[in-house]
Amino acid sequence: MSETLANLLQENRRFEPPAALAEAANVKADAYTEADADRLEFWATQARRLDWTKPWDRILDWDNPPFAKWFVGGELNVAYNCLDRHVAAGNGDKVAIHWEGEPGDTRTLTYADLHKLTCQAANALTDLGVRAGDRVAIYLPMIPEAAVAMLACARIGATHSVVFGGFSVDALAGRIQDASAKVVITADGGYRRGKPSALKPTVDEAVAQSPTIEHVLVVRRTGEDVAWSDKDHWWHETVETAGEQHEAQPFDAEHPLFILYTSGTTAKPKGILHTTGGYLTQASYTQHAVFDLKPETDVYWCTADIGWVTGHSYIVYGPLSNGATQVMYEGTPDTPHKGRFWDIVDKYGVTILYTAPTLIRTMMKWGDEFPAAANLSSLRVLGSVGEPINPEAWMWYRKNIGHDNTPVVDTWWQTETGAIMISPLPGVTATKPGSAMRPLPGISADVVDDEGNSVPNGGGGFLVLREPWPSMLRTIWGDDQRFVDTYWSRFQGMYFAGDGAKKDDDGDLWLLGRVDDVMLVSGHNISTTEVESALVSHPSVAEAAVVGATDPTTGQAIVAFTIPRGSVDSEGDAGEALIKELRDHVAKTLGPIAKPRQIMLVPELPKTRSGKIMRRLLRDVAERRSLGDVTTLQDSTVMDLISDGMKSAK
Ligand code: 6R9
Repeated sequence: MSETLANLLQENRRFEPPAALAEAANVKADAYTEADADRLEFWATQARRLDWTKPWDRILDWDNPPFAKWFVGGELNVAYNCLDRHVAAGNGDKVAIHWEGEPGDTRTLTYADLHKLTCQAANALTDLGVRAGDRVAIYLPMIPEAAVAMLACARIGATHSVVFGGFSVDALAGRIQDASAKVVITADGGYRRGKPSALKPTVDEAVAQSPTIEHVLVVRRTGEDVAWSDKDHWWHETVETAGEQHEAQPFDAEHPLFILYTSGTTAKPKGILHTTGGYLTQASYTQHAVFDLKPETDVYWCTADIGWVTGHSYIVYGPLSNGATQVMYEGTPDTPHKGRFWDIVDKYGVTILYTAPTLIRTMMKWGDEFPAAANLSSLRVLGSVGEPINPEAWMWYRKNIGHDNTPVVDTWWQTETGAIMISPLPGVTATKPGSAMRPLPGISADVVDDEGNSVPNGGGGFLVLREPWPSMLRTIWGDDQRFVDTYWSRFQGMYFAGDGAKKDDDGDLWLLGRVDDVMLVSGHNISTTEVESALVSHPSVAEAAVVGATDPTTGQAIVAFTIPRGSVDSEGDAGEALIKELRDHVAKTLGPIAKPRQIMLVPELPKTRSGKIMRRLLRDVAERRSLGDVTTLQDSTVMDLISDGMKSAK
């Protein structure tokens, strides 16, 4: 990229933290000063929030970059830190998980319950021959057993590889084979959109292609019939009958904790490897700092799936290491009705909510009446993750969910970073709608130009991380060279995240999406994020996805796929008038260069299971090509709807 990224959108709104929250916040402004004074000592202090059986000799070994070792020589057990120490401190009766099944069934698990189940699962896995260092694949719906399975692996030093319950046979088999997993933990199925959705048949086919699998452990959730082989064991006959005593063994700080695959742009998914001490330190500290979590009084809810890194760090390891009480929900947000999320917040008195922009925009589309019907007054901190959050979606979230006085923390991070890297602190930062603001204490993020030079305030370029951080990925499983090539070769001595960003005049950071998505229109770099935000700032628009399509005159031309808000008439002439209005609106907001060549009104957008818009597929539609790989799509019928609309458009 020869020029800097566009720097078009202006945002002047500011929101100070509520005084009472700032006063009582877990982390105050001095954390930045402390970390600036001695970054490594700052992280050592955060590591001491955990229980170590053996202290480390050295905080960071960066003698062989980019291969980092944190807390060298230290030993700890992750499951002990998430469970045993809370029980030992007298908090065994405290609720760890308020679980809500999609059909409305519920379970309440205390820390003592979770501890007992995890010990039983650890014993059962040991009986099945699983040893420290072995890999275990987990393919489960959002049920408490998913957390138990992960913690049981951590307890015995087995490395887990969680695969999204929505992924196909090929995706599951590929991940099992890449990691040579020995055991799969799954369920007969789970509930989605009001119906049982089977998992076991997918596992059966994947296991048939995966000779390393010796055993399959099956949780009974839906009670539907399943095929059975001699490798299969029911969870309730194996785990729930196993011994309840299990002594957690300490593991080295650099012992592999989990592998999580990211799809990326190339065919073969990358197995991102995270280890023990540094990962837990940063997951635990960021949970405490970014969400201001008070384990005695808060009820926390992260709506992510456990198959996504957000589920790993902010449903399992972050909340549980802090002794939090949390809500876990199995199903979809519109089952049985579009107010389901808000009923859950109301019912459990949720105080901290962490969700994704895609969900916020979907809720905007459905209409304000759904959140208005529930009592959301318990909420005090709102979080966002997964994509850039458009300023209007941020405002809607704050106003309609956060009763106009709740801080919104937009958290930037990746599977690779393991934990949150850039985010406001809710008791410190005066936030700007749509900005992730500053790197957290102890994190050194920057925006650089093509040559790797730091850009001045007001400039745009590539987001990089200059110093190693505790929860950084250690490598790509089985492929050190690919790790070096993918992340550490674009800029000398820096980690390149693949995202574009800009610094505003105050030096605050605005994430602009993947650099692969940046458009080049008549020689100008324009970010898809900014055009999308301009569209979403129009009152008739709920959600928009923008792509650059090849154009004979401008090189690339902007094509926008736009979902109108629920109440908007977008049929026939009204639709044509709206399209004209939206093109003019973008030109007025961002400048004529950003005016879309074409705007399509569509009912849905193609998204991955974690809610990210798949612009690659929209590019295929915009350039009238046949569609590329659609296997990671959440709902494959969406593309038919969009392609049909495209054919009928002029
Ligand atoms: C946690 C997670 C990582 C990519 C990342 C970026 C995008 C995540 C964001 C954000 C803007 C935010 N992303 N959070 N972009 N603002 N607050 O999502 O991990 O699934 O690996 O995705 O998601 O593009 O590079 P992962």
